[in-house]
Amino acid sequence: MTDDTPVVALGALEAQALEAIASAEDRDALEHVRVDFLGRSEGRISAVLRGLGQLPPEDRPKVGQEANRVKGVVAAALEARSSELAGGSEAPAVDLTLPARRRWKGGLHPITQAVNDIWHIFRDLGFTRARGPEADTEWYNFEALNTPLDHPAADEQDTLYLVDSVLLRSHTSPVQMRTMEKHDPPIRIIAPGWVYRRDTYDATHTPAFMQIEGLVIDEDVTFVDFKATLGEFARRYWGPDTQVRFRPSFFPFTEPSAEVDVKRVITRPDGTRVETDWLEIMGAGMVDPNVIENAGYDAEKYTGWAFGMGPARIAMLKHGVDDLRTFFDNDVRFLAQFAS
Ligand code: 2NM
Repeated sequence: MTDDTPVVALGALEAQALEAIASAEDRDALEHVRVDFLGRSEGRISAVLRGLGQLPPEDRPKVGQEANRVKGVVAAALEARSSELAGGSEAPAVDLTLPARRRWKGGLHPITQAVNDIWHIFRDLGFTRARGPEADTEWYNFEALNTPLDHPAADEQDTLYLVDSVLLRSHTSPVQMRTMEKHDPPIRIIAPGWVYRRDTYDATHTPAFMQIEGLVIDEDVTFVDFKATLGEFARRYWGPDTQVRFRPSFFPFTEPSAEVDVKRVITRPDGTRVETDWLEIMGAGMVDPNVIENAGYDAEKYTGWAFGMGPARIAMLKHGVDDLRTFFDNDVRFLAQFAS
């Protein structure tokens, strides 16, 4: 072989490559060197290996061996320089100043949060939690609650009947009835749960919704206890400056009955305080003596009060949501805003 054999040319390529690698100042420059010498299609060392077939057969083993040796040396030098650059004064490959990604850990649905917050306030006021069946009878859902079956609420237009006189409860009041049957006064219970009505799904109605009802029965329970306890609840939920008013209303199971409204005081970011409009939060009243008798109690001895509210409505007011359906679309991007 003579001096211009590929073996000599390979020696020169090796020297050039090592020189270029040593003077590469950053990883981009180093990558250019790699492509220039070892790149699959354009690389100069790769070209020698690819051209082996054109050489006289007797030269092929030697040139092939040498080309592979140079390729190995250059690859090792690239590797070494690359680690050198990564560990040197250049920006590290991992940017340690990036904020860590928060791990997704889920959260409670905004309606579940409202149920919990409301229940916890009443628990602190001495109430216990009660539950009962979602499918119940006309007696427990209507008649025992002083609601005759020819009352509009009992109509098939509004109530989801299953078979005969069995239906999906339209409120959680049957839970209070069943609790009163099983236990003697004093009664102080909160009954949260799903209830069902034949409603069209729209911005303010769903055919299945959460309700929370409360019931107090004891001797000497008066309208004062009723107003004071619900006022205390409102101030604990919406803040100490919350005003409460009771408007006359009608429910078959209470007499007198009331709608309860709150007016909140909101402190703006600039410190100014503004009052909201009156917001309706629940229906309530003094339990009708007929209901107390139907529970098996002596209505001359015991009196009480009760309320019913919709935690979905409470959650809408709290978060400024104007379409109930967004709570049920289960778009996690929407619900995650309320995760706490
Ligand atoms: C409401 C409004 C007013 C209520 C009454 C009873 C029971 F069982 F004691 F009779 N439970 N809940 C009641 C009273 C519910 O919801 C708007």
